[in-house]
Amino acid sequence: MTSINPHLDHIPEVRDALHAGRPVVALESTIISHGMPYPQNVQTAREVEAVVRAYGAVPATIAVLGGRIKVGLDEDELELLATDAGVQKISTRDLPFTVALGLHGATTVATTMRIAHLAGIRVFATGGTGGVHRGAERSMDISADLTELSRSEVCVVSAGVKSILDIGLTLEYLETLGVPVLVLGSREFPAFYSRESGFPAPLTVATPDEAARVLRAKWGLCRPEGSAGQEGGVLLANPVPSDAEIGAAEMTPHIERALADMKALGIVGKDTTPYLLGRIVEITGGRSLEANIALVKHNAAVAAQVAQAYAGQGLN
Ligand code: PSU
Ligand code: MN
Repeated sequence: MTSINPHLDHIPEVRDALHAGRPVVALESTIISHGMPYPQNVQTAREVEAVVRAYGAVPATIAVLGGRIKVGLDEDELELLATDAGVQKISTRDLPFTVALGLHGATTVATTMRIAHLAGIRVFATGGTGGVHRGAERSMDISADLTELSRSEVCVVSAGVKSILDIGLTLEYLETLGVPVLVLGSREFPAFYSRESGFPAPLTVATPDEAARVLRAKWGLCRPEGSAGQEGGVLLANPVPSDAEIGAAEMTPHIERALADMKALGIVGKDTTPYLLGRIVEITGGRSLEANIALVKHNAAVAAQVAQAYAGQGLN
């Protein structure tokens, strides 16, 4: 299925794969422009695309450039996202403005999900998903990633939710929104840098194939005539590989310190996640960046396998 949306530009490789029903994996761009320092950001973006290919799927990194919604990026475009200070972090609400004014935007998980859905891409790999921030009962800071998971029919493969967030409230909120939360190969919900969070997995799947069967059941369920089945997405949490993880006990004081620094600086809103990720890289002397890179690649491998299994299980 290819999109005829006039704002979308597919690179030919992605367009052909979608047209032929071959597996495609969407990738986000906020992680490139606001999630990692240069040059690791662009190196990781390239490596993640290579992992998707190695596991038999076509990568489609998504961003907005000069107001055009790009589904698939070339080398120069990846470099621009990694280096240009004018690239804004754009959430779903920012998309019309960025398109209308011809600006550059790096897409968050929420915005990438929305665009993947428009383009007909069902599986998407990222690092960690946004969630309910600590203190959200006062700040009301709840990532639009959660809202979008209840809307767009896309499976997001992430290493769970960062422990800079309130993981318990995030899981409650996902339940309220009706979003299936699957954990691959573990009975515990993972916490991004750490394999353990102290919260049980809402649901566990043993293999990427099992995850793909859940997707097919969800989107084929209760399908009234002419509709697309049960609405919304699926969160597939994939714990960070053991050799790259930073254990929860070790991570907790680092996170507390980064949160205290953020409070002292008065940083709020959309700047919180980029600030905290960067500060934690400093505090851990670069180890958190290594964990982040390893987990994104691992998620890309799993996403490619889910996309393949899904593509092999019937028509979209
Ligand atoms: N995962 C990473 N690095 C990131 C992000 C996720 O490993 O930078 C980004 C994603 O784009 C996600 C965003 O959507 O952080 C969450 O931002 P916020 O909390 O403002 O919704
Ligand atoms: Mn927020």
